[in-house]
Amino acid sequence: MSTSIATTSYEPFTEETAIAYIEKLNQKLGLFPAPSLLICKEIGDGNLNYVFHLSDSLSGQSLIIKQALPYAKVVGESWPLTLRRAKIEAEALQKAAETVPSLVPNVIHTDDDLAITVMEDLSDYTILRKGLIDGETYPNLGRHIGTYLAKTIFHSSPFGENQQEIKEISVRFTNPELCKITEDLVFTDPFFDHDTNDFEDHLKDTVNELWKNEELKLEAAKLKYIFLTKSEALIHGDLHTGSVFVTAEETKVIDPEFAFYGPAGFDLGLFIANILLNTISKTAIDEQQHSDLYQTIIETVEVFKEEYKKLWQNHHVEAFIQTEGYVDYMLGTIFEDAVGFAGCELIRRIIGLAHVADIDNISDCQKRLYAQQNALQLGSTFIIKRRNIRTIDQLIQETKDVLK
Ligand code: SR1
Ligand code: MG
Repeated sequence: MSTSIATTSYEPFTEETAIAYIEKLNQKLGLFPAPSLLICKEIGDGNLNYVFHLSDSLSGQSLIIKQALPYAKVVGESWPLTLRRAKIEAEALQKAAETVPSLVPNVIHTDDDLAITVMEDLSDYTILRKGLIDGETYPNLGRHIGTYLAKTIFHSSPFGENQQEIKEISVRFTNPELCKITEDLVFTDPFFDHDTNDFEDHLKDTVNELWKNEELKLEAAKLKYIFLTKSEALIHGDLHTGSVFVTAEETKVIDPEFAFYGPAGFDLGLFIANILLNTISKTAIDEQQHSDLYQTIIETVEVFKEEYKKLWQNHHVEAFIQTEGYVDYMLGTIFEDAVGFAGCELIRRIIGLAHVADIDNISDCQKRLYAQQNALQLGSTFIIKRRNIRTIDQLIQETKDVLK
């Protein structure tokens, strides 16, 4: 719920001011039983925001405050960033809760002036990237993410939502500054000799070859154009494995601050790429194929398609919905775009500004180089061959061919 308590203008919280804020909010909302004794710790390890963990040492209850900073934390104050992203994130979580309530954290309170969202504490969960690096397995993950993608995408698209209302909703989710980050860091800079790039010296020759590959650049340009122009559905916008919390049984998708009306295949592509980055790292470390992660990818795509088709059959917002071949056409273009986006994500995580621990933490230099080269090769393959990669089995086969 969005509740306003008397606040002044924006200032970044400290652990002390976060406690003071919640004590005041507690008087209004009764968040913790009286008496309470709050303790707070800043635990954010992401690129952009503060995350405060607040717990009541008397009742043991806890919550999270996420606060946007007016700049990108990963770079510093030289990279200013809109605070409005906090509102977009909270509203995207609330929108997702309408269709997949069990797959997102519960939003308790928002404050636009302070750019904060108070939400359910997921401290019992692990960030998926960390869990995968530690070798954990998540049997429900593919089903959960496939369901999340089908429901959030379908219900915000012109097939599942009133077509006039979409035009109003998409204005609320106009997110130019965060989209620009993706346009630059995912779709542009890694394909040029740009100063935001960050890659190891041992990759210089490989990267130079990639920059000279005109076929690859033309296809990357087309994918960037799709990202810039295709407003199909309300997407998460940054669905990598750091944006997913997991336990052995449960899954929660977090951090939709990049949400906007964009291409329906983008979230699927990013998720597949980040699972593959983990597979690539494991293959480099112990030279084995990791079929359980392939299974997660297969299940994600299969459940996504099944759920999307079910929703399609039961909704009648669009006159052409029963037309033979239409749903398969839509799913085909979503998958083709997803494969291309996955390729861009694989490449940017090696050449670009924002890396992933799955690869960077490989301590053996030769193995790390092998993983980095595999990611670049697989990314290029996905981008160039995406129109011929029509099924998830073909995508897995392409991956195995590169990693063998
Ligand atoms: C400056 S932000 C760098 C990256 O972190 C976010 O999670 C997005 O993936 C962005 O590209
Ligand atoms: Mg994030």
